[in-house]
Amino acid sequence: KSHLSFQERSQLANCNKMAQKLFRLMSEKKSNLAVAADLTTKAEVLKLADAIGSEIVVLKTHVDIISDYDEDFVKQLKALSEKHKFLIFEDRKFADIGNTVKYQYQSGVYKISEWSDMVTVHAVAGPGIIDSFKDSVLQKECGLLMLAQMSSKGSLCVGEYTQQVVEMAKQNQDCVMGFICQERLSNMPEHFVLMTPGVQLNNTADTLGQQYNTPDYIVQEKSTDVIIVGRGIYQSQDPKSEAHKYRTIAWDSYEKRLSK
Ligand code: UP6
Repeated sequence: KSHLSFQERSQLANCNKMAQKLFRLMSEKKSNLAVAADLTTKAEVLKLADAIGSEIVVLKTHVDIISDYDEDFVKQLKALSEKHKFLIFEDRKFADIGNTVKYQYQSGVYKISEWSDMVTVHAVAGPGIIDSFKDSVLQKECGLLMLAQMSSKGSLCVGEYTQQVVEMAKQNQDCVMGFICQERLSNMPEHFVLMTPGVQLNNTADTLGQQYNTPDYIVQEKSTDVIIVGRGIYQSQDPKSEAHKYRTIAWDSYEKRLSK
């Protein structure tokens, strides 16, 4: 378990600017909530971001599901991220060989490298994938989040694979800011940020393999840092008040963990 505060961990994270930035933002804003804005039009994502922006530290996107995506969307999202002080996380889950990933990150329709503060990377292709981000990531101060575990049923990111992901991240601390995982493992150094999807209060699963835990269980028992909530918030009647509820539970759980 981690009993160090986000403030203390921001100092340990001086090897990675984006990890440091996120730890600081969490302490300042007193929030460890990220929202997965999995909506399929620009207007819906922007409306959600404006409604919940003050409650969150990170807005997670899947820009390739937005039917009317354009550069204006990015401009508006950036403006909201400055207005409400949150970071933007494109959950692209890169997984190809380094050379291909480089183009997927910098080029194409989305030009992710130009606007995203952090992106997800699978380790399945080996460490070359991290090298392909190096120049761009260091220059633009973007952080990589390695997928160490997944929330879905039957995931193959387990056991020895997970251990090797952690080792690969340790070898690349300047690029890798943290992990997508379901628990803090003993070999995960404190300067990494641990982010956990598959969090909801009202459901334990969906029909396509997603599995949910509650925010307090994740933060207190599993000792990860940031909860990522999608449908639990954006499908609720009142996303703003629901986001506030998740934010309060997750932050209280973090404070309880510290005081134990
Ligand atoms: N996500 C997971 N599990 C993982 C990694 N990523 O659910 O192991 C992402 C999904 C989705 C969000 O791509 O954007 O987190 C979860 O959304 P939900 O809360 O609506 O299930």
